[in-house]
Amino acid sequence: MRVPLERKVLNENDRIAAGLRERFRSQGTFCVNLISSPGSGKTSLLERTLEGFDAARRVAVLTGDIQTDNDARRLARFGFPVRQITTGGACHLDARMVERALADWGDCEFDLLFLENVGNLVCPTSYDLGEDARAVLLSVTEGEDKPLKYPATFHHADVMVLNKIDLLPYVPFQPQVAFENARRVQPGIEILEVSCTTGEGLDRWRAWLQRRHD
Ligand SMILES: Nc1nc2c(ncn2[C@@H]2O[C@H](COP(=O)(O)OP(=O)(O)O)[C@@H](O)[C@H]2O)c(=O)[nH]1
Ligand SMILES: [Mg+2]
Repeated sequence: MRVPLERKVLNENDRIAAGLRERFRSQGTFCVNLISSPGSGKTSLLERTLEGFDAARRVAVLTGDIQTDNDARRLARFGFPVRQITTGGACHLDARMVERALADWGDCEFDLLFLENVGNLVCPTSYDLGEDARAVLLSVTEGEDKPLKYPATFHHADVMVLNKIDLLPYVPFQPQVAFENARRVQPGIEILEVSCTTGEGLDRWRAWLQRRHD
């Protein structure tokens, strides 16, 4: 019974996601879904991204976690609208959670909307959130083999952001091997190398956002 039920849940999700995508399109919102293991640096990347934006920019963040509003509090410091979605156990965001959280903002229209998914490389992949682009983060402490172990997540991503490159001198991580693995599961994937700690590479991340947005 598990498979038919799962299919029904995903069909329902796809229906709501299609509505979200239409809403984003009509409002001119560029929506990015950020996926990674816990601790790869999704919130850090958003902190560095928000701090670089002009205060007048219409940017918002929905951040998902199983428990706590820690990430929303970290991100609210930059003055842009931020909502925490606490899933209470679910290992991913789904389209209905995004729809409900957006309803709290009423008719607000955003130029850019970030969705920080719940940290893991498995469940978020199956749930379309109506996003325009998916970014998967991998940090240099996680091993080069993760694209091969979680191929669906990397296959469905538009960009892989390799984070924590400031730690490369201290860990036996070979970026080229990770890049080859990512390209094996998604030949067209874009790859960016960044450090949210030193700021290295963040200009390329910002340029990617700008380019995809336009
Ligand atoms: N050395 C280093 N640490 C980082 C970097 N980015 C994030 N971190 C640290 O990694 C930890 C997890 O980051 P966080 O943004 O909470 O990850 P999330 O769980 O994916 O949202 C925090 O202690 C961050 O300070 C980085 O580029 N370099
Ligand atoms: Mg986080």
